[in-house]
Amino acid sequence: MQIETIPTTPYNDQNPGTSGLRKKVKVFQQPGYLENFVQSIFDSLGDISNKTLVLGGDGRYFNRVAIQIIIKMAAANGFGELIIGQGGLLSTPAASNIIRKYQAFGGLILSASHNPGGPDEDFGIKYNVSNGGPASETYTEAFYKRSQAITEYKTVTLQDIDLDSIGSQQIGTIKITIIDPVSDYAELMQSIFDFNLLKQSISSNYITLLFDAMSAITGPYAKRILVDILGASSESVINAEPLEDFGGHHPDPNLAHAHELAELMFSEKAPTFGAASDGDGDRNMITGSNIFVTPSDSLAILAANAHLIPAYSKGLSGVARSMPTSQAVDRVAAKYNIPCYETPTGWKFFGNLLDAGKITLCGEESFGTGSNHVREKDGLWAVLFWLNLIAVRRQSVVDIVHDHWQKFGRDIYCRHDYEAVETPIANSIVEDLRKQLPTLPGQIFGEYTVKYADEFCYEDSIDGSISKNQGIRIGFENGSRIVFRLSGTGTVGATLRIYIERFEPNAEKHNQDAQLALAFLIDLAEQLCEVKKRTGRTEPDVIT
Ligand code: G16
Repeated sequence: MQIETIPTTPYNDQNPGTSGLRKKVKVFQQPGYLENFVQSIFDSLGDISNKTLVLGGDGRYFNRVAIQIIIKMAAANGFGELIIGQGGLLSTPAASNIIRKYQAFGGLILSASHNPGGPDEDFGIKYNVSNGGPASETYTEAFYKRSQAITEYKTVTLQDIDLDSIGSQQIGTIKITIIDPVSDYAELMQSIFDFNLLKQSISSNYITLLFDAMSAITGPYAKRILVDILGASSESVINAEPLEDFGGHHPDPNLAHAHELAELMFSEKAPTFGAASDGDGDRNMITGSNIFVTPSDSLAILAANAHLIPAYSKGLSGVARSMPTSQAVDRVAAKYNIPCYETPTGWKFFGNLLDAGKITLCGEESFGTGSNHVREKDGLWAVLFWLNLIAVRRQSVVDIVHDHWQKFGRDIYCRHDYEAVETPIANSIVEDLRKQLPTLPGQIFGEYTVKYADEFCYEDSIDGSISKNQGIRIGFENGSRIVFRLSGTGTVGATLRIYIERFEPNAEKHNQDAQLALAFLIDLAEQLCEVKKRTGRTEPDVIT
């Protein structure tokens, strides 16, 4: 195995976003582009000699090519072992679990999450540290800095590795182990939930279910766990085969993209429970017969019912949500007298709180929920949590949600996304909002009086690090909020996200359509940011 040092020149756009580096496949296919970024990561990690690296991805186009490149670079850079998912596949939560279980030094996860795949679509790569969670900003800033100065990368001459045969082989100084991507994860799920109860509830048809894997990574996981272990019918998992282009769809679990599931769940033939996950298996969408559960409500409901799940029966140490997520979980935390933390968007911000034992559950409005079992959000975990809840409470999804609102009130919530906005326009929208902030407090708009208007800045209570400019918040005296921020995961132009919420304590008004109930605040958001006026658009691209 001959180590080669290849001269290279820096690319200036390798700044990781909310969750790793995401670009068009064609960008990653430029000579040395992937290699530069991977070498920049390796150069920033300190001593990596003889360490173990976990490697896998969501199976999208370019996954296998990238894995072969990374295997050679890892060997050249002195790693002692690579643990790779069979076929190059690992869901993001499964990768997090494997890093933790096998005490690896870290892992590289190849995914652009819910973004579409294929030769003209997106690819991505992120580094996770030894706790199994996404690298913190200190790391990602170091990767970016290194990528701007890089002059060479290391690789070895080596034939491509057979990614499809399980087993270990020693090649020169590196051991390469191909593992079943599902079994460790399935074992972990069995240690958290009451699988016997789930089996009974499914075999007796008390629970009927449909899971849409969206032609992405969760297909094999859902088939093994829901069908083979829990006994659901094989038709319960649709779009179960991971495809390089996700069948030409966005593997994004929302009502628009998981339309097959959505149509069934809002029909007379709806099963008890319906769910979908995304490209890399960390997101979840929860539905019941004739109801869609917003991710913010889902987090609050899981927190309020966690004691019913074997792994959380002793209660929660605390909970956390990202800043734009609704305040529904705050009400649960207040009632049960546990701490509730507000972090910036990005799962990486939960890692320190989880490691320090300050929180047990956390989640985000962007269809992410998780717990201290791994250090990533986890789509199938959320699905099993809901199934376990339905089985214990013997209630439908709609009854569980309505009971929750009855007890805690409803935080009516929606998010409007304007995608692929020209970057200068998006930046000017944010700049102009920023300028308005000092003038807003005290202003009255209809029945809403502005209580505060600021830009969210987060100080990590564990390591003291400070993250500025994490979204513009306008809060009202009655607890309602409008939040504006630019997405850190898009690959074309800029995506403006507008998050809107209003608390409704009156149970007689809980069954309202969110868009109608929030219409005044939606109009006010436009008045403040003028996104429609400045872009000439009439509607958001996506409403969730
Ligand atoms: C990633 C992050 C999440 C974040 C989401 C949306 O999820 O892990 O924490 O909420 O992006 O981020 P943004 O609003 O910046 O686009 P995923 O599922 O895309 O990896």
